Amino acid sequence: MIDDLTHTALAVTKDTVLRILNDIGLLLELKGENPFKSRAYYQAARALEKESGDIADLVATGAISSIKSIGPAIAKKLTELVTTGRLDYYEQLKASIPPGCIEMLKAPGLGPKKIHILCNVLGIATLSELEQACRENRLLDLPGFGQKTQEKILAGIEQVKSYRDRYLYASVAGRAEELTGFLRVQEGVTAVETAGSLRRLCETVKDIDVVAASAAPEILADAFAAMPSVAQVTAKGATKVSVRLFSGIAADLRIVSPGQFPYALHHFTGSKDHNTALRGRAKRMGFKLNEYGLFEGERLIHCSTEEELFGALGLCYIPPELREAMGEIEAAEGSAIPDLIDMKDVKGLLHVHTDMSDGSDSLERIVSAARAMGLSYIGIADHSISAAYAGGLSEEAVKRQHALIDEIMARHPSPHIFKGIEAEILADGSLDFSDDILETFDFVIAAVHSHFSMSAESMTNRILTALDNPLTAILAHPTGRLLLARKPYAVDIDRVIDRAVEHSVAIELNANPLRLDLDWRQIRQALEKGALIAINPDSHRAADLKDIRFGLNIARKGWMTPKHCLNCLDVKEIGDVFSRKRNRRRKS
Ligand code: DGT
Ligand code: CA
Repeated sequence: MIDDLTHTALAVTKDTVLRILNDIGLLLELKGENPFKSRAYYQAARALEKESGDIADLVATGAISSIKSIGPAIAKKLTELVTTGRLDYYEQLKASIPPGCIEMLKAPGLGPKKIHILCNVLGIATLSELEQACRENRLLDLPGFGQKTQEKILAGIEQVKSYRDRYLYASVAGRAEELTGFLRVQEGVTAVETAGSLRRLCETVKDIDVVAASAAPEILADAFAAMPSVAQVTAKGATKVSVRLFSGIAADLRIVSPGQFPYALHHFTGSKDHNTALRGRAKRMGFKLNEYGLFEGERLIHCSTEEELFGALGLCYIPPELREAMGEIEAAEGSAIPDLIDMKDVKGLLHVHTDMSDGSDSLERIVSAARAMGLSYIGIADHSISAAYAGGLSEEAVKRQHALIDEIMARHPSPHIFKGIEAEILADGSLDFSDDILETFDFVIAAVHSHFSMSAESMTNRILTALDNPLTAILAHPTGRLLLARKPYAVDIDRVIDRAVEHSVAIELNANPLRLDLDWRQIRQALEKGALIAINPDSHRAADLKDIRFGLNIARKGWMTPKHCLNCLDVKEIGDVFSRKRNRRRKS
């Protein structure tokens, strides 16, 4: 949120433009400007989101000015942003608000209007000042605040503090690619790779680690420090340069000689525990391993790639995402590293929302996006009736959607469209549509979206009851966590996994980069128990079908192969899985 995305060497994407429009709306609210001004930016973002054309073309042809809800002033700003990669108005707006007030937006229970009051009436400019003010009960007399609000804000601050200084993989990966792309073309550079938690495909990262090999290290160090996205150089030496980017994230560049590259890349990829285990193995074999090389006494054992380094230690290659000291070294010793799942193995995507509930694209548009991705099926699963907050479908709406699906399939047989629903798991574990209605769908996804604060025992029983429904095919986002924002609800995940295995219910790995739920550590446990995982985009826009890649990263981290994945089945096989569910209900 409120990120410096405009200091970029690459073309500005539509997503970036949408985010900046929404950020401007928020920043204007934070400043206490006329609400009508912020609304104009939010509306412009919504209108632009619906446009199918490429953002650069819309600007180049001037078509941007004829979009309803985009007035001449905003059109001019968008033109500046898209053509120069930077928007001066946005930069000035950000600079005019204390960073602490922007950070407050991350706290649940605090919106821009409240923050404006806190900053302007109480003169609060940082999260710590706000925490202190809460502890001194200074919020109680403010209009629209009270004891409950103050407690909620305090809890929100605790949460923000616990997540501080980590970033979502998805918000950093693109930035790291820009950095490595920039470094690769510098004079004297022979190799550049991202390292650290980012290369290990972790769900969140603290910083961007990059390792480069160069014959001209000083030139590279200077070029890195002088990049336009660098806000501050925090350390600069011959082999290491540390910077902070305008977006707030730190980036470390390690520069080594070309011969040291594989050892350094391995070392800075980590994880620390994996490195410790590998160093121990090297020692037992009579070697010494560090970031400079693999040595037998004084002699360097020459390795030109990481593969050769693992090979010298009697191991097959270990993909970075498995380097977490979770049995990968033992597996590599017996050449038992699994053939990890990849996009090419994915046959279709399930758990897709349309504009009939809270998605923003039409069914037709989503289906064409799925076709363009080469998918052989797509599973529509809008929200069900009691999800009022998300435009849950009534029985009539369900019938209309099914008729529309039949009509589209009659015109275009591929991709096949499975009729699904994301049914609410009510507090007692029942689903919110009757089984007779649920049976009209090809598949049912059961999901918890309410009553998060139940005891672990009640929540577990609630979910087990939903799994007992013979029509439940998939359990969505099983722990309800939101990365860097909301902890999982209390639930005995082992019992949930056992019951899902017992009833052949697939467990979702939600590919939304904010969720990535089930966690990869638990996926590994689930696979050991024989669970089937559905890697689902939970998309609310056609473009978000591509989020599947974040899910695949985590699936790989959880040691998943295609045979563990529901949506690696082909259209006939998955159709049979769904039919078996309905047959089971008829027999029960
Ligand atoms: P992060 O940054 O918290 O998301 O996680 P990492 O794994 O990227 O950690 P970071 O940036 O502190 O260090 C990058 C890698 O460098 C780490 O995975 C392994 C290596 N490394 C750093 N410090 C040590 C250390 O004290 N011992 C060993 N063996 N390796 C280290
Ligand atoms: Ca790191």
